[in-house]
Amino acid sequence: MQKLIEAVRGARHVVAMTGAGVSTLCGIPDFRGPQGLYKQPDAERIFDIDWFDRDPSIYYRGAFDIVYALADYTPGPVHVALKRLEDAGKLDGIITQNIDMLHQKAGSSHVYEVHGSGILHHCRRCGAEATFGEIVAMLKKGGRPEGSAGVFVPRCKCGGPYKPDITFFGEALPEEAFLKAQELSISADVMLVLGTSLTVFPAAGLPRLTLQRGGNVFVVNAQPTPIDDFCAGRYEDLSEFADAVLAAFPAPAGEKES
Ligand code: CNA
Repeated sequence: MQKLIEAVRGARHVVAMTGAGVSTLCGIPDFRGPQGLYKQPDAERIFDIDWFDRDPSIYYRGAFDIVYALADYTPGPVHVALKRLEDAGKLDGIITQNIDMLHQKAGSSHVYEVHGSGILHHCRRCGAEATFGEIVAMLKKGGRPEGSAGVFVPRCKCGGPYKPDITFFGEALPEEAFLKAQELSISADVMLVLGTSLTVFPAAGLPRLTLQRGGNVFVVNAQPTPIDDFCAGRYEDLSEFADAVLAAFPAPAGEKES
């Protein structure tokens, strides 16, 4: 880890790219890790726009305990370490594929959600907007999904189903966030790739932009990734990464952290 820390210290532009792995330390399961959601049958249908338009109950059944429980989770060590790097003036921004809003909860201010989040929902028929809190309230009234008939789908006044602003398979990425992510990747002399299998494109292609411009990429992920052979450092343990960052960049004396 010392090599990674020295690279961050010496860099002018550092960017972090995070995936579901940084949040497994908070208790949120990832997709492709050993306990991941994709071990369940039909899991790939949950976040697929064609399936949503055919039958939104597939999403609401599958996401009930994932997306709508997110308000209960608190940031973990990697979220805290990245906030520390930002405070130390050593992080230009965080590109996240996560939809859990935990970087913002940790206090990081430059977060680019390239797969969106559920903070807002929109009606698929008329475009009306609803907040995460409004959808959670509707779901509470509707009750837990039980059996094949018991799936409640939150609907707008017009009758259309609400869909979260999470990017589903088959949808385009949020343009503004992705453009900013590309910009950060191009200008980074160090990119930290944290807790992602780097399998979902186009986001998974971002570290290659850094490499193409001569920047160094460090990967911290339990499983192999497609860019392992090209990186300046490869580590498996995200807790070790967080500890190393927190030790190397101590909080200013007297400052309280969440
Ligand atoms: P992924 O494909 O599930 O990969 C996660 C990676 O993290 C795996 O390769 C794991 O080996 C690794 N990992 C998990 N825990 C640890 C750990 N403690 N230490 C080291 N490595 C670990 O997830 P990606 O983010 O690559 O895939 C992109 C999808 C997943 C995005 O569209 C996300 O929206 C989606 N997702 C997000 C969340 C969330 O917001 N927390 C949760 C699950 C899935």
